[in-house]
Amino acid sequence: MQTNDFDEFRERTLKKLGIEETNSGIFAGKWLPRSGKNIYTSISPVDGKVNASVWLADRGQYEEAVNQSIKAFEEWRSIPAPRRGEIIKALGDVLAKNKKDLGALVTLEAGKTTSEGEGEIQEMIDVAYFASGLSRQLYGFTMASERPDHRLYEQWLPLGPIAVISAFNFPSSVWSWNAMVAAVCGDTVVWKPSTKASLAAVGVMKIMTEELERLGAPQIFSLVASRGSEGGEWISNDRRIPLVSFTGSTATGQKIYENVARRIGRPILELGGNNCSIVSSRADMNLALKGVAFGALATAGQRCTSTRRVVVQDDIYDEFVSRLKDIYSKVKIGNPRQEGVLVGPLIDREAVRTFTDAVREAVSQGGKLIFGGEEIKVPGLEGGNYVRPALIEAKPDMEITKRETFGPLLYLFRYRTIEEAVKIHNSVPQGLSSAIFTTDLREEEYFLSYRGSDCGLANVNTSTAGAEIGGAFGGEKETGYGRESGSDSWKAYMRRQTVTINHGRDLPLSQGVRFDV
Ligand code: UN1
Repeated sequence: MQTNDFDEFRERTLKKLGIEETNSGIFAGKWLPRSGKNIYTSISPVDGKVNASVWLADRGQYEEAVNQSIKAFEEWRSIPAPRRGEIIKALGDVLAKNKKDLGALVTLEAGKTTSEGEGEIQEMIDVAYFASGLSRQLYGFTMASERPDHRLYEQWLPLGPIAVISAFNFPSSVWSWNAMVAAVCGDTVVWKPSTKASLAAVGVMKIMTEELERLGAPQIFSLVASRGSEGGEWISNDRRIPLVSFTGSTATGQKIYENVARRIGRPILELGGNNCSIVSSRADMNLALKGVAFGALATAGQRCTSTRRVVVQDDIYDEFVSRLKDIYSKVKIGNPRQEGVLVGPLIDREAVRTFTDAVREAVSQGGKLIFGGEEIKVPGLEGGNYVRPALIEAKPDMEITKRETFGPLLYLFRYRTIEEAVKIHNSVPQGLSSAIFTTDLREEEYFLSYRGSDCGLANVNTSTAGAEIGGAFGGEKETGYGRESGSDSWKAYMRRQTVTINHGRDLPLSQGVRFDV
């Protein structure tokens, strides 16, 4: 595909979604006019050209968005949860109708391949339908009271207007993991997208707000596109927002956490990952190769769940590495719209620099670069941010291997015993996703036992990346706190109330305490 085709694709996509040259990035029951001086220009990582601009919120507009969210909360929480679920189901339906166009917008702004861009929207649809089903299952337990004629149970109540601060790499789906579930719980949501993905957020919000309007439902979602540090500060210090769900770097997450903790708010934090796959000599090698390649290369290594380290058993190490190198040399890098391309661009120039710097640093720390690691120019897309994915033979004690580099950089280690493999696996400060490739039951069970993977997500014979929405998503250690999306993650978005009802004529006290007046 030529650049001209990409220009044409850009024009068509933006037009279909009603995106103009400059757009409001603030929705507070309605799209707010420009007032602050801040404007963000969305540059496509695919070709380095301008997609469109988004004007950003100033403090006053932030206030408007939060106030609107509080007002909408008062109405929304009084609607029965199953009815809220029907509305969320309709949002899933409208996302399904717009899947191609929204996926294309993700390609434009984040550089994802067509399949991954549409996959991201599918993730939103999945979680909307999941949340809709959940709306009839917000169960509380009933406990046996120790006192006669007493009933003891717990109920779950809406929490309030919550905030979601999302990252550029999943510009819309991570918002939906939080927003759809929070909405059936009766909450409203203030969304601060990554500045780098403000346009995708505008595209999604246009569709969401139009559908809510059509349904006559309250505008439960607000948008406050803003400069990262500014918006993050406003939200994390705002006592009116009981829960802040943040996805991004560990460094920023720490600041958000501190601010939220100072006011005893609730955090959900999805921070850095440094995910590892163990490949045993008893693995199905073809499957392991595919799993590791997908984990390391998909989204150009820009997922929290990307595979960044692989530990291979000694006796198959050479064969595995040589075959992986072969896959790397054949993988197509370039225009993410083009059929057969699996690796698109990095998000911006800074990401390219971080990647090439990390490769250099790894080598200076004793790593052996055996493939890639350099910036490349894709013909016709010279303004894009492309790199050749790197394979680096490393030692687990190299400091750089303990850090997350957000790009396609894979460290290779050797191991002899499963104990040694797990030790290397767990030797980093992060704890999001993990994988083992083996057909040996004992190794697999070791990996899944308390002695095994220390991560929030553990995979057997599949990649560290590509989690389904039905499971609870989140990590341990520096990766963060809490879970979102599936399973019982909904509980984080509600407040639990333990209820004791005395329906007798006496006042028996718990623990047998006597207090006769
Ligand atoms: C992220 O990178 O922030 O598991 C989320 C995955 C995707 C989500 C990643 N479903 O790779």
